[in-house]
Order: sequence, then C-alpha cells, then structure tokens
Amino acid sequence: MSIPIASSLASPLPSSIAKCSEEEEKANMAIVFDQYKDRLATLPKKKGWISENIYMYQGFWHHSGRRTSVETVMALQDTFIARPTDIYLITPPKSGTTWLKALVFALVNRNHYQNHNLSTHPLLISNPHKCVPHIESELYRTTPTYVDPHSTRLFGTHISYTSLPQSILDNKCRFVYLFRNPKDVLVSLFHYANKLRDQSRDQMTFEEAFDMFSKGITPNGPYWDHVKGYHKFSLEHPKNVLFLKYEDMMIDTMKNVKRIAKFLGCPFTEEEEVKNVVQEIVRLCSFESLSVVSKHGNLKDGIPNNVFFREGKVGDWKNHLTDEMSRVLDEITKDKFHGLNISF
Ligand code: PAP
Repeated sequence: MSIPIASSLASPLPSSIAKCSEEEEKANMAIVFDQYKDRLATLPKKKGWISENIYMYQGFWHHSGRRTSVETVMALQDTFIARPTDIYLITPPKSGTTWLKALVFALVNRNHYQNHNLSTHPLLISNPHKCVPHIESELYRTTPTYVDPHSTRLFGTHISYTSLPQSILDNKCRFVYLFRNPKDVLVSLFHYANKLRDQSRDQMTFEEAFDMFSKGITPNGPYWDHVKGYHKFSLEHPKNVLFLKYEDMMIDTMKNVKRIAKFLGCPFTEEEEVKNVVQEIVRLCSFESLSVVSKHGNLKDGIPNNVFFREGKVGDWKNHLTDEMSRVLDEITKDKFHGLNISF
C-alpha cells in the first residue's frame, strides 16, 4: 500500500498537539486513571524504576499514573480506533525510539519540506516525540486528532504485541519495530530512570538495575518477551512489520532509511538519491543534530527534552557491566532468543 507522502502529516506538528492545553490533558488523564484504579489494585506489583511501583498486566510490566502506563494501555484497549493507513513505530523503551521517530517523520514528510527553508523543519525546532506522539497521548486529547480521515497517522508506542489494541491488529496497520542489544538498553534505562526518579527516592545503583532487568522487571518488559512477540508477528506478517536492529541502523543508516521508505510505500526516487535527500534526512536525524535541538525545554509531561540523548553509541555497556553481569545477560539472551536468528 502506498501512502500519499506529499500530503500526509502535512503540517509541521499534528495540529491537535498544539490545540489541547496542558490543563485539559491533565484533567483527561485524571479521568483515565480514576476509571481504571480498581483494576490497577488487583495487579501484581514490584518496586518501580521511576515511580514507586511497576505493575504486571498481560505478561508485561508497566508504570502507573504516568502518561504511558498500565491505565493507558487498558484505556487504549477499550477505546482506541485505528485506521488501515496508520503507521506504528514500536520499540522496547531505550532502543532508539527518538531516533526512529525522527527518521520516519522526516522521510514520510520529505516532499512537504523539500522546498522550504530547512531551518523551518519541525525536527530543527522540536523534539521528535512532539512530532510523532505515542498513541497513549491520543487518549488525553480533548480535540480529536488528525480530523482528516484520509491522512496517514504516525504514532509511536512501547506496548507489547500481546497488549496492542485489537483495532490496530484488525486494521492490518503497518509497524516499524526497532530493538537493541539488551546490555545497552539496560545501561540507557539505568541512566534515564535515575534522571527521572521521583525526588523522594534514592538513586538506583547499577547492581539494582541489573538485578531487575535480568529478572525481566522493566517498563514494558521483560525485554526479551517484547522482542520475541514482535519477531513472531513479523514472520507471520512480513508485509506489515519491518523488524530492525539499532546496531544495524548505526552501521548503515542510509541503507536502513531506504528500506523503511520502501516498506512504507514511499521509496526514494533516483532523482532524490542524486540530490542526496537520503543523506540529508540521516544528517537531520543524527544524534548531533537532534540533541542540540533538544538541549532545553520539556515535553508536556515535564520530561526534559534532553533526557532522550545521552551517548547514542553501540557498546557503552562495556563501561558499566562486570564480566559476570555480561555473562548472565548473554546466557539469558541466548536462551530466550534460541532459534530466532537474532544476535548482537
Ligand atoms: P525512549 O524509549 O524513552 O523514547 P529511546 O529514544 O528509545 O528512549 O532511547 C534513548 C537512547 O537512544 C539513548 O541511548 P544511550 O542512553 O545509550 O545514549 C540515546 O542517546 C539514543 N539516541 C537518541 N537519539 C539518537 C540518534 N539520533 N541516533 C542514535 N541514538 C540516539
């Protein structure tokens, strides 16, 4: 299925993002949390990474009381209506979500911005999470989003395959899934959680983080089950799911951006290739470019824009994990991914 890239998402930011005030969204969030509080009380819980607790729902752990949380998963399952033209960018947290959002936003909207002064490109003024919202955000909007039923909607989410709203599966939407070496995910999550931890709580130690991660107790984890769920889905529905690895994207970003464009039905033309459009997109979405734009300011939920940019490298785990920790995670990965043709 091809998408009309010239007109899709043809405004710098989906207009509703600007229209729904923070106060309105907060009020809507309170309604959602209140609606699901009885179900929340029945769920198994453990000590959380960022907020106090983390809750087990349908085989995966979730935050509570935050924008992306177990309550929002339940509410999405009850209310979310997908469209066949929707595109979902799915990741386990800290696997390159911000990068993927930027790349896909830039490539899908490339015709809209090609004749504009590059300095007005949304990715040069906004964090990619503002350009591509998580589906969770849809719940809180007072103004219906994407009022034009014919435009392509681009969303992100961390929701596991087993908990995806049925409407997304029924509509045979397209998914780009990105995963990353679990050791680097652990390191990235550790730093992220400590930056965002409730002020009343001590910083977590790396040993604590390792222990929870290896037991699968992470937001939207167990990490391995998240990857396995979408891997299986990608094998069953290769036309609907593009399965990508952060490390491969880092080795050859251009090749993978072309793959994504082809998968989404908007391949680069020869003329575009000659004009270096792919290189421009890769440069626009590079760690260096995006991190400068996100130096200051916050997302709507108060999360600082800069918290999504740390090292942006492959293999930083070597600076954090002991040999024994590395061995344990390798064992778990080997066991969990046995027969799946996934390696790091
Ligand atoms: P999220 O799931 O909370 O949205 P996500 O964007 O997946 O976070 O993960 C952030 C990681 O992606 C960070 O990795 P690090 O902690 O190991 O450094 C961040 O640096 C990295 N990252 C962000 N932008 C880019 C980019 N343009 N290219 C490569 N890596 C990036």
